[in-house]
Amino acid sequence: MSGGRGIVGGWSSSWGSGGRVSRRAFVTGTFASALAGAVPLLGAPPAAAAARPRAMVLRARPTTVSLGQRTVRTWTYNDEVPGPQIRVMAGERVRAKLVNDLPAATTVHWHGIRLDFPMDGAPGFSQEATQPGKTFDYDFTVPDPGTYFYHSHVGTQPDRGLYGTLVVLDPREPLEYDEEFTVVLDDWLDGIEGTPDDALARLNASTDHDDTLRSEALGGVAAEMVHPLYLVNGQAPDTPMTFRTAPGRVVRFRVINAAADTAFRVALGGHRMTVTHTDGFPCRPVNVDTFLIGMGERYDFLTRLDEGAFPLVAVAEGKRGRAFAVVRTNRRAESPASTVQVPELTERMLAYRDLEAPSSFDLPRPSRSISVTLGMRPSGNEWTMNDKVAGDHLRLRVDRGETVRLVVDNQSPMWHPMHLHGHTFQLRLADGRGPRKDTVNVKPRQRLHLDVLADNPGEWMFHCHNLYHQEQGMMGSIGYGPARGNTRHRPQEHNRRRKR
Ligand SMILES: [Cu+2]
Repeated sequence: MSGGRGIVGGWSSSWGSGGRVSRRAFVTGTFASALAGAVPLLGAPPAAAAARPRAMVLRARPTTVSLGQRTVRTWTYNDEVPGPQIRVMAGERVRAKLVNDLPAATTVHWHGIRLDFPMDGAPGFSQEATQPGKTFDYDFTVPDPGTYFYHSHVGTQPDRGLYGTLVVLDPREPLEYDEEFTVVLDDWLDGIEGTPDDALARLNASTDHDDTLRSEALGGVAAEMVHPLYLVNGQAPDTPMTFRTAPGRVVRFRVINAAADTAFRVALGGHRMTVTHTDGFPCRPVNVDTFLIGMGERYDFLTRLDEGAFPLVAVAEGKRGRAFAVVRTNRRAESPASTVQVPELTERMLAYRDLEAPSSFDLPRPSRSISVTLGMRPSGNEWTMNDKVAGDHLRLRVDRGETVRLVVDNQSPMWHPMHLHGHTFQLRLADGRGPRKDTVNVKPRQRLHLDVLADNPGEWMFHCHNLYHQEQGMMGSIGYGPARGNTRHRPQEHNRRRKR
């Protein structure tokens, strides 16, 4: 197999003095077509890898970007949406210098990565946010292969352009495939309907929920708002992202939902998909026609491509609108319209009960349970965890080495994609099986069991990945050992320890 082997490691050694390096310079063989038109990539041949890679730079700053035919003013990393793709081998280091050229403090969170706590990019928890004009050096080892992303973790910044993808390759990749495409989905309003801060202010001023945004699959109200655009790799449907390859190839799609308030229903016209991973971790392969992906979730699937030009659609669940791209294996085939009907969208849909971690990924049985009840205050714009909200947030305690079961009981009227930092828990289904995940959708009146092996000390955020719910209070933490009287971590101490 050749998939995933073209560009590994050493990306950072090629980064530096000359500024932007064309990704094409590093693309060889079958990988070339996989990357054509794909997200920007930092890569270098393995031979160029240095033992101590130089840090890449993530420069956060305001800029103007084109999302298809529309040009908007927004905040980005390195003037691109999405930001540069980072690709490393499992076990390698990521070194990234955040340069904050924004008019606001910021951080970078490495979503799903089991990294050292001081590098988690969680403001007020693992570090103080980096002030304008300052820098922060992220330096960590990535232990687990898989599909991840990075994003700002400050305020509503993730609903701007401050995100990028992080692909961790497996040196012993067990899957057979020819190529891979990364598909990062997003909902977009910045620079079109004001800023995300304006959107949050509108939500805070209202106590109503838009009852028309409904989804049976999400158990009721699907979303808080309608974004004017939905994107694949930063491209709107009017100028769709095109993935080019040859017919007959087996392609691995890595699908990431970086949206703020949109679950997507994903399908590839004319094809079934074999889902192989969720949230970076493998699951027993399952064949489906479509899947629903919540904010912060990832799915990898394989498919053997027919000849033609096929719509890759991600319908904004419960809303009007879709993200759209084209998968093309024949140069002359007519492009599908962005509004094309895709029957797969209403056929066999992936369910969590289909997902099962291979037994080698099973976590130990928990020794105790902790209840986490999700709620909504009568105001309609405060979302709670055990009746607490950010500011005086829920602090759960675990001991290093134990496995605890989080019993997450959603008594609020909306679904929540709950995300735990620094760990990949096991969603334990009724029959004892279940996938490893770091983000799980909990529907109204649903109770899910998340088994967490406490093997990575820190005070880790556990929160809703609906950005607006997070900003309206749905943020807690899981910490190791007895609770400290006060609240905020001592990030200075962590930083000092880190800089030997
Ligand atoms: Cu939520």
